[in-house]
Amino acid sequence: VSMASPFPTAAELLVEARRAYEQTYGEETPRLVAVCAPGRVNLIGEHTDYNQGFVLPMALPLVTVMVGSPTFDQDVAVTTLSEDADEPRKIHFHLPADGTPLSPGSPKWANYLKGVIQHYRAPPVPGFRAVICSSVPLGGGLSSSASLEVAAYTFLQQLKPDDEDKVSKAVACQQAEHTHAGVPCGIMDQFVSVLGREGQALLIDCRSMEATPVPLADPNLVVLITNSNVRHHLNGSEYPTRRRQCEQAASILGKDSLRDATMEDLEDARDKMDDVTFRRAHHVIEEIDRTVRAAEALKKGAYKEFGELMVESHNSLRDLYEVSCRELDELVAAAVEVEGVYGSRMTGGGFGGCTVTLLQAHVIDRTLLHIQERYSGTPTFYVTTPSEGARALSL
Ligand code: GAF
Repeated sequence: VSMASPFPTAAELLVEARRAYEQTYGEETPRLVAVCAPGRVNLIGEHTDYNQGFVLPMALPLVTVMVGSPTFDQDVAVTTLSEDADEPRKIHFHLPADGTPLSPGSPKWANYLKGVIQHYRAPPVPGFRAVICSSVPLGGGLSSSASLEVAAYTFLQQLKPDDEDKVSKAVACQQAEHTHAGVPCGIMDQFVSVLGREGQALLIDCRSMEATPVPLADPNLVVLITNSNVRHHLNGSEYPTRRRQCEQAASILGKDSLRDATMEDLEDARDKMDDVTFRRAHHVIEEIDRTVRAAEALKKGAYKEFGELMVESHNSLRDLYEVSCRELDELVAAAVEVEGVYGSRMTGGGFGGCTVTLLQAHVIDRTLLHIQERYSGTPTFYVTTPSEGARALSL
């Protein structure tokens, strides 16, 4: 009897979405198609993707499902079953006939959809109606937005196939996030949502866009996600600011990106940059190296070493990159107090959201209890395994 949150499978979400579809649009459903795309958790390699570095995420069994059919006109009608904010759950719009951009607007969730339509590699897309539902917690740092983008792209592929490879698909979804959600994100989230594999984490080289699978299916090991259930809405400028600071540091060092810089390069240039820029670069340069070492450790089954690197990563994100917060620090501190826990760290962009913890399977209950006892807020736990990337679902 675990305190971990149960979550519906893709098949269960599909039943729910299909029922809603029939209620909304009628039972007459020619050419009905269904797809899903996962959220992700990043094991290590944070804020390295937009520095052309390495990341080590895995796709989650938490997914966004989209079910619907083409309408053979220029209309798009979509309903979401997500209980988010005060936004309307339905959107209806016309596809511009002449390639005029679909501008972002309200509700916000529909912007991901519009962005994906805009960047779809086999334009023009046909009209359609659809229902979306998801088990990825919204705004929790598990890439609910990437899972929505990738689900929408995969849905469009069922209506009108493109001839592109999977990396181009991930890049198109990343562009959707840039232009329609205004977040200048890296490639990690969309990449792993498209290319994730069951039983494996992916070591992604964000420069070459090559991914090396790292097996992660040891039954004695648990990947625990703890949602702090806080989201600090700073002013939304923290992420772009970090990105700019990294670019500035690279340019001072005379490099294309921080991927090409060493700590020695950085030390030599200490006088040429302010302290904040120095610390940002310090984190990124070491984190890229840590991620490669962590992937090696995981391959060898050296979990203790992996866990230590996780904690180093967290401390660096807290002290040098300054994207953690009190709640995430508390969760990590509590987790690593438990005997049998290998390591723990914040995961994703930061300022709230989730931590990821690697532990021995037999201490899971003790760990959940201890975290719950020590955390000042109310956590939500997910016990997860590396899962398959985006896919069509059979009806
Ligand atoms: C967010 C971004 F979307 C990713 O691209 C990545 O930069 C991450 O923050 C930090 O590692 O999830």
